[in-house]
Amino acid sequence: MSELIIDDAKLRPIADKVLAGERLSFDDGLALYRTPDLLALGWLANHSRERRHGNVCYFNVNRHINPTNVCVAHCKLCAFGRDPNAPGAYTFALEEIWQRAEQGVREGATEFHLVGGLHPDLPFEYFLDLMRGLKQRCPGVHLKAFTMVEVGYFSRIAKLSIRDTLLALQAAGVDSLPGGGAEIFSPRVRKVICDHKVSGQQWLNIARAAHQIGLRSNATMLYGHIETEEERVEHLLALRALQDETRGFVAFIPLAFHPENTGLAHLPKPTGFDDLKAIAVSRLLLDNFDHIKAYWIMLSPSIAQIALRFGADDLDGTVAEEKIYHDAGATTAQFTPRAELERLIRQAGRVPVERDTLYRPVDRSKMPPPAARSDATLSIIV
Ligand code: V47
Repeated sequence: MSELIIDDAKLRPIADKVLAGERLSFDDGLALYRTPDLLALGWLANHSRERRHGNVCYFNVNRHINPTNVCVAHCKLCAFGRDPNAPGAYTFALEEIWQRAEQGVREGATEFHLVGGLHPDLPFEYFLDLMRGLKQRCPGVHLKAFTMVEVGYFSRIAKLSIRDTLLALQAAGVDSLPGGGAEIFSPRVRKVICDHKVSGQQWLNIARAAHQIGLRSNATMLYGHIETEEERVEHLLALRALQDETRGFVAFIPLAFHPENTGLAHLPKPTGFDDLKAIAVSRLLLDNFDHIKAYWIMLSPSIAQIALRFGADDLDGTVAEEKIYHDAGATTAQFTPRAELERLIRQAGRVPVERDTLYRPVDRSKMPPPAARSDATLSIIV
């Protein structure tokens, strides 16, 4: 590893802590966000990353499925949600989702990532049936489904406790929960960007309840809108505290805000500097999270690749049919073939390892060769 050169003297005591493997404080987190010394910050994050993962970089072969974009929440941050009769509103028929999922299996998917809008009329049973049907038809595929926000909504419409809602989802086939909907836990920020969603505290309580019944989950932070550096550090430290308690989080994904077509379209996009800092600071503050994802869809493949030397150890997946960022103006592809992910990883000097959702290596030699990707998109509206 190259030598650490520190230009910002404020980073020196933090570097000593990182090198000694000591936990960083709130003030350390703030200093990391505030430093212009991106290279020293990146060096430290890379040090932590290599201590944990050496030269390996993970990716997976997955498919995103968004059953509906109809949503009652009307979050200012979101360009995906629609009113029921608005142009572009859709809800897919279960049979069509199942067929598309089976195509995903033929193409080698080991994970389905399912999230959607908070639909005013679809009953909880629709989502349970969706899971049962997927498990029956695609038994080998990991179902990473429904954010804490959706779980909170299901519990309301089904009049069940959070725990019973999670138990019903688990019994229907949900294997783990994605990390979305966390945004920024600060009530001040949530009031503006996602007023009708569960509160930050409720998000954490639902994650805790999921972990308590054996459902692992991811966690995210949406940055680059109206949040302060203090609010980012508070968010990360709340996640770190819950992880100390449950050890249920698998990976953390910093999500760069895309303003286009949202209620916050006047805001500038986060810069490459912001993106690399977000990755590096999360690696350093979240000392009890194994995996930090550089989600290429939102970062762009170029920044995601550089992030592999700023603390990230995972590029996420092939994805296929991403909608949430693309409705918000993302210009990245909606799909990247595994060969391209492997090329990006190798070029960054890392060794690509295909993983499943829980980061076990996937051995393709024991599986049928994946079929070529079909470009057909879901079409049946119910
Ligand atoms: O919950 C919504 C965010 C999330 C916008 O768990 C926006 O493995 C930016 O959570 N600009 C969905 N972000 C994505 C997500 C995710 C992605 C990849 C992997 C995993 C995982 C989770 O995207 C939402 C919200 O926080 N979002 N709108 C927007 N305009």
